[in-house]
Amino acid sequence: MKIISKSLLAITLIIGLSSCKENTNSETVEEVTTETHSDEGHSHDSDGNHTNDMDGKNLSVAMESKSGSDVSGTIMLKQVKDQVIMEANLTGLTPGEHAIHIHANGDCSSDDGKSAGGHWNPTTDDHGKWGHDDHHMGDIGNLVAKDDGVATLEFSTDKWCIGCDDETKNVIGKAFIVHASADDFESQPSGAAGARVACGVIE
Ligand SMILES: [Cu+2]
Ligand SMILES: [Zn+2]
Repeated sequence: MKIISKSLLAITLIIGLSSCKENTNSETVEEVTTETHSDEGHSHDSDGNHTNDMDGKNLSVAMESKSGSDVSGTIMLKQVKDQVIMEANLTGLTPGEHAIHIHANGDCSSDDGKSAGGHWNPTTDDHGKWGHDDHHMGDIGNLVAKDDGVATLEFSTDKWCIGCDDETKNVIGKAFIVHASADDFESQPSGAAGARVACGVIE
């Protein structure tokens, strides 16, 4: 009787120990998986804090007149953590609404700005309004020029980045275009916004 209870105790201990060991192992595997996974364009510093490789990057895009317009100005871009903040300051516009987009080619060499190609559309969506179901990544929208021809627009998004490895987000190598007319957010492929009155390469 004594022998049986001793063996039972031994078996119980062995089962107990091995199940403990299994638990420890699976916990270790989970930890390793979590450590290996990291978001694109992000890293963890030695203290484990969330950091962004592009954080603080900023650049200024000089807008040059196109299609015989008098439009000029500057568009600033700044990466703040996961957000890219855009600030456009333009002069020489006709009063009213003007479409502003990012176009696919960083090329403003032609007089009509058409060298910049179509709207930047890395996700192959239809043209539309930012924040709604379908829109190009370059569909910023409209800015409004006052009677003096001055227009400013602030815009920010976490769908862009400045110089990261994700080509569906990276704005470098594209071009800003400002149009003669407003974007109707419906007409394909580019919102029927008319001539290109200013162009600037994002570089
Ligand atoms: Cu455009
Ligand atoms: Zn578009």
